[in-house]
Amino acid sequence: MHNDEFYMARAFELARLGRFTTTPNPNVGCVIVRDGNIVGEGYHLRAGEPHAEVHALRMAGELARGATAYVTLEPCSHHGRTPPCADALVAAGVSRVVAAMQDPNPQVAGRGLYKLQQVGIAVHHGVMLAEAEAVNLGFLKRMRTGFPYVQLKLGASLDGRTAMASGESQWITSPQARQDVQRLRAESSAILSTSATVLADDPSLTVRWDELDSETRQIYPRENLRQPVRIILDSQNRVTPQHRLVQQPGATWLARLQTDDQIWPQGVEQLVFPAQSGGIDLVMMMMQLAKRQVNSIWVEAGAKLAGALLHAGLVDELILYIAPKLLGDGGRGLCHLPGLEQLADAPEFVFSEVRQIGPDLRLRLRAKY
Ligand code: AOF
Ligand code: ZN
Repeated sequence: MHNDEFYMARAFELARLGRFTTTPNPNVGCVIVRDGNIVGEGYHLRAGEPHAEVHALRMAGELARGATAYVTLEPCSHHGRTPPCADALVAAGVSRVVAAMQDPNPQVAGRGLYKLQQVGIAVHHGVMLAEAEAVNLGFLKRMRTGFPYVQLKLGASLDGRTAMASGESQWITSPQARQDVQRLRAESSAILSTSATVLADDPSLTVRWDELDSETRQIYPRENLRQPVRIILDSQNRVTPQHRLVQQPGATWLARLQTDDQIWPQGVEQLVFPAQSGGIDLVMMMMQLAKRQVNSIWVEAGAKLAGALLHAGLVDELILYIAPKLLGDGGRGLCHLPGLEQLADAPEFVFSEVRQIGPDLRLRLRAKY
C-alpha cells in the first residue's frame, strides 16, 4: 500500500503556495518519501528559480536514494531556464516517481516520465488528476490551446443590475467582496480592462498587499508581491501618460490599432492588433497574449467588453458577486449582447461554486460553449 493520495495531497498544498508568483510557469509541488516519512519538500516559487523537485531533493539529500518522489506535474525533461528535473531525480537515485499528470508543455509532453522509466525507475501517473487540472487552469489552457484562461469578474445586485439608471455604481458589493477580488487579481497573470473604464474611474488596477486578507498575506509575503500585467483595450488611443494605471509598478500593455508617439512611463508598451468591427480583434489579441506567456486573465470592465468576450467564445469562467440589494429595472445590466434574439443562442453556464463572501454571494460558473 503506497498511500499515494496522502503524499500527493501534501504536494498539492505545497504547489498552491506558488500560485501568486509562478506565472508564466505552472504551480508545482514535490514531496520525497522514504519508509513512510517525508524527507524532502519543495515547490516552485518563480520562473527562473529552481523547480519543485530541486528544492525537495536538496532537502532530502542522501535520503532521496531509494525514495519515492511525488510531483504534481510530470518532471521536466528540457533545458529551460533551469536544467531538467528528470535528470536530477535520476542522479539522486529515487526508485519511484508518482506524477499527478503529464506536462502538456510540448517541450516535455511525456518525455520526462519516459526518461525516468528508461533508467528503471518505477513511474506512475494520474493520481489526483482533478486537483492537478484545478491548480494550473491558466498554464494548462495556454499549453493545450494557445489561449489564456479568461475569468470574467462581474458584480451586480440581486436583480442583476450593475448601476442605477443614473449611472451611479460605486461599491455595489461589500468590502469583503473587494478583498476577495484583490486575492483573485493577485492569482492572475494579467488584468484586462478598457479605456472606457480608465476614463470613467481612473483605476490603478494593482494588487495592494495591505488590502489582501490576512490568510493570503501569511503565505504571500510583501516582498514577493507581483503585479499582474495591466492590459487595456484602447482602440482609439484615449489612455494618456497621466492616467493612474500607467504610473503603477509592473507592466501596462495598451492594446491599440496603432501606436502614438507620446512619452510613456517605464513598463508601458503599446501592442498593435488587427481591427474587427471597429474595435480590436479580441481573438487575435488573446492568441498574441498567450504567445507572450500570459496564462490567465482577470477581466474587470463594463457590460460591453463582457458581452464581446462572451460573444467571441473567449470566456472560460464567470466570477459573479451578487449584493443583496435591488436596483430596479431601470438600472444597467451585466452584459451587452446586442445580437442575441433567441433564447437558444443565449450563452449558458454551469455553476461550479456558490459561496457567501461577507454579505454577498460569489458565484463561479464555467462557460458552456
Ligand atoms: C517541473 N517542476 O517546478 C516546474 C516545471 O524555464 P524553466 O526551466 O523554468 O521551465 C519551465 C517549464 O518547466 C514549464 O513551462 C513547465 O513545462 C515546466 N515546469 N516542471 O517539473 C516545476 N515549474
Ligand atoms: Zn523541472
